[in-house]
Amino acid sequence: MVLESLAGSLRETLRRISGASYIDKETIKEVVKDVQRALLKADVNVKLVLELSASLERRATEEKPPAGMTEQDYMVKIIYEELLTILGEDSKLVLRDQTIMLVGLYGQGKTTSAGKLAKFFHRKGLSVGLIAADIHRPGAYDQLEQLSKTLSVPFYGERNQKDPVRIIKNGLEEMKQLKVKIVDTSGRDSLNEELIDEIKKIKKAINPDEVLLVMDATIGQQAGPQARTINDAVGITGVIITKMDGTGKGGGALSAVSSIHSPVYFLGTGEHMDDLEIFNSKKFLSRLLGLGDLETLLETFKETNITEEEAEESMSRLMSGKFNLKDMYEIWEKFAQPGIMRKMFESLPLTKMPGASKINTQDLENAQSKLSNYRIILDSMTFYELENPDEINAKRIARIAHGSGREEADVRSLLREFKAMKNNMKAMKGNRGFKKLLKSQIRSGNFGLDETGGAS
Ligand SMILES: Nc1nc2c(ncn2[C@@H]2O[C@H](COP(=O)(O)OP(=O)(O)O)[C@@H](O)[C@H]2O)c(=O)[nH]1
Ligand SMILES: [Mg+2]
Repeated sequence: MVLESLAGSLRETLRRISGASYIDKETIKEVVKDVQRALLKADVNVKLVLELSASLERRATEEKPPAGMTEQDYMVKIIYEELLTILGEDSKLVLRDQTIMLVGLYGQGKTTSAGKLAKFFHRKGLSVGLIAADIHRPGAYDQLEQLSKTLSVPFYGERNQKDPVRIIKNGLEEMKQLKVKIVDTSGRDSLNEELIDEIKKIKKAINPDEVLLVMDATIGQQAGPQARTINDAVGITGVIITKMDGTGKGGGALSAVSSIHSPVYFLGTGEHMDDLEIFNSKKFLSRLLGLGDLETLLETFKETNITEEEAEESMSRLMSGKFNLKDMYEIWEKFAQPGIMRKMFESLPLTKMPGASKINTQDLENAQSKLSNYRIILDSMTFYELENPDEINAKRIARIAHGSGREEADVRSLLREFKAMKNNMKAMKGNRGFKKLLKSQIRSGNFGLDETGGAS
């Protein structure tokens, strides 16, 4: 997996911090050096590393942990926050009518990603078409046509046309009734003027809603200059980092993203059409650092702030029979604030229905570690698996377990609990009192933990 060695050395550093009896200037210096070394080894851009380590050192020296937090935990928190600045603000590709243009060099994964995106939108219920405008690679037309057949989505191309703008304009016209049009463009072996001219012309002629840079995670230091040149030419609105399943160091691509200030929308995690993950920087970083626990720790410092509508929407989804792992995941994400989900998880399934007895501290701790484990497991699932839990067979379970560093038994237990939760939800569907109770408890963050009556 990309960034594996970075993850290893950063985790080592974090272990050192938690093992330290106190954090003095010496320790801070060592930790900063550790982080620097780890990032440089992963191909993160030198300038970025220096900025980050300066800020890390300054904060660790000047800032004091809030009451109730140890110096060690606070140091970890600062590292987490500083690393997060590399990844930038999260932003999602919006589900709407749009034209998406993919750009990038040869072999980065443009055509494959075009197919994956088509599948993504198709599954979200938006009609989508693929336009082949790579006029340079002999096999490009066939490759995209083949993908579109596999995915059963419309395809447009003109085999002998040498002007990509003509192809795209004709394609957009032919696909005008479709909501999402995805345009695959040519790459080159390396960045040159011809390529820049070509994508500039296309951008100008079709004025796409999104220009997505497709970049391979194995790309090194040249990633930054490439991304900047392309960004200057056509204005990149988002990035897809591919081949995250490979052995690249990853730091080059991340530095590039940081330098153009564009959000990463997706990660490509394999050659198949399902191997696409929505990128979430916090999740990504926690996974990298192996920080299930830190998240919980940080969560206790945040305020609950869930609106009536959000609670309502989550409830309807919880209680609809269509509930899938992705919904469960999204709900966990949304409610992964002051331990709400931890409590919710413990209070809902099976035994913990309204009126069930109060939960003790041990139960809670178990629930907490179970939840963070489950999130790590869910992180290792593909879109397809999250949306189709029933399709998760033994082979997939083995892969998910391997990818998340968890046991197969843990994956199976998550799937079992998911099924139980889904069934319970369905069973409780008509019960308005229960629904009201659930909603108010989600909003107050007070899940089954009130002093008066346990889970009810
Ligand atoms: N392992 C892996 N391979 C990928 C991924 N994305 C693309 N590829 C492979 O990379 C190669 C180049 O991809 P392609 O889409 O043709 O790149 P393009 O030249 O930019 O259009 C193909 O063999 C793809 O199967 C990914 O996320 N993971
Ligand atoms: Mg291609």
